Amino acid sequence: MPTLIKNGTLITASDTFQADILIEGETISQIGKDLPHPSAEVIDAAGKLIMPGGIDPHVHLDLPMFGTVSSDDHYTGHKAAAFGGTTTAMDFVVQEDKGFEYSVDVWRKMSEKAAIDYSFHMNLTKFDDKIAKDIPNLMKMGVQTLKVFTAYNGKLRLDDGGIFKALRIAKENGMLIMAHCENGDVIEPFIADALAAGHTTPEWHALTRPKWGAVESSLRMAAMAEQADSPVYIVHMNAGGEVDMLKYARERGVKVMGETCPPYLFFSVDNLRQPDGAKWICSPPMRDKEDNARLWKGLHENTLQTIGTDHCPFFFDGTKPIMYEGKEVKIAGKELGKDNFTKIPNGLPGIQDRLPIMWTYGVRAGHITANQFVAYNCTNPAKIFGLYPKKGALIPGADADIAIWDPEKKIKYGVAHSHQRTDYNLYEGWEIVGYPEKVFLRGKMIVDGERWLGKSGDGQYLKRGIGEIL
Ligand code: DUC
Ligand code: ZN
Ligand code: ZN
Repeated sequence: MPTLIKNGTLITASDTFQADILIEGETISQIGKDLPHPSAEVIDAAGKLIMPGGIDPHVHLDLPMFGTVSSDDHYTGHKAAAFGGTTTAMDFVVQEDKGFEYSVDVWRKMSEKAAIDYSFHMNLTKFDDKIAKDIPNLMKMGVQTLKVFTAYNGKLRLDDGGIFKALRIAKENGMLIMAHCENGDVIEPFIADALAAGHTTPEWHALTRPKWGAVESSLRMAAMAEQADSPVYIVHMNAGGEVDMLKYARERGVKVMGETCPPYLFFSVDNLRQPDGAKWICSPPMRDKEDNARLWKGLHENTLQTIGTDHCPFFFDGTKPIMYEGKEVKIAGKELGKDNFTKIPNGLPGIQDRLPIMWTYGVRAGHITANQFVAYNCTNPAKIFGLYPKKGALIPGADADIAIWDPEKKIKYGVAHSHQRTDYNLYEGWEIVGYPEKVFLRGKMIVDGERWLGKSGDGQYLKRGIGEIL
């Protein structure tokens, strides 16, 4: 039966207007005033906001790390995403020695339990002539993006020569390089010095990964992209200076795009100094208050292009079980590094939190407009990653991935409210005003208030095409 969402206020990346939306099958068939509804199921959305389902361009589900694994899998992470209004997530495939096809297959199998639509980026952490020749084949698998690292020496890092070659290959094949920008050559001796001096607490995670490394690495990445005549997308921008570099390069026509993640807008190294500081450990680390402010300005002024989560949750205390869907779950987590910050699994929960937190503390607080909210969280990721206008758009023909928001809904947010499979929430006790009330995935309602109507296997793999450079 068709569904007619009546009387809502639609918010897109560019406009806000009142209209009805008719959903037929999996797609939006009509948008207009007073649409007739002879046989449709009608949802009255008077007083509600209608937005495209969120697109999270950066998540790590089922990611093995430090002898444990990120605590959300491709079902639980997706369920949490849906409750927060997100209907598409992009995960990063670990590059195995057996080649790209094998690596993508491993992730395809883990994703069979997907509950929202999803696609993949490929981590490019090893590089030689054979691998170089294999990169274009990723396009046939629907993987249009590769992530490179300028840190994690001897592990994930490629040298600048490898990154430059990868940028050229990407350019020739309509692909996009994503970059994790820190300076591994600086970080390694800082860590060695800290441990030798007996500094083992979480704050040293931040102190050994200085922001200048992120700043110069971001500019280096932009400069290499310019010389390779290729676009580049810098993930999880965290330091204010990185936004300055992004602005500098973009003003000179360099095709560099930047993503930030909510925790970098709200938290600082001070959080790592708390007794539960391990909760904030991720890489790159939390910076300073002035960095929070510069990132907000970068969003306000459209210097940045997207907001992702880098969702990579771990338990704070993985020795104690939590209940998830009626079952006890216990997964080793941050306690692994209680005596040594280098052993704390890196990563934060956030896939459900992103949209509600950014609505209350971004839009309502006046940092960004409602249209920018949709651009950063939905439309721009769809465009950059080759999913637009199937995803990220409220237009006829687009997938009916829709979140109906109650702008007045007040919540005291926190772990009790979250479906993220971990024992803590970064925004514990924060007041939220405005929350997704009903969420549709390709025309099917998967969230109705507190009720979960989705299921494992509902999510489809999205083969991505060539994206846009924003
Ligand atoms: N950073 C993290 O903290 N975790 C996963 C990957 C990453 O880049
Ligand atoms: Zn990264
Ligand atoms: Zn990441």
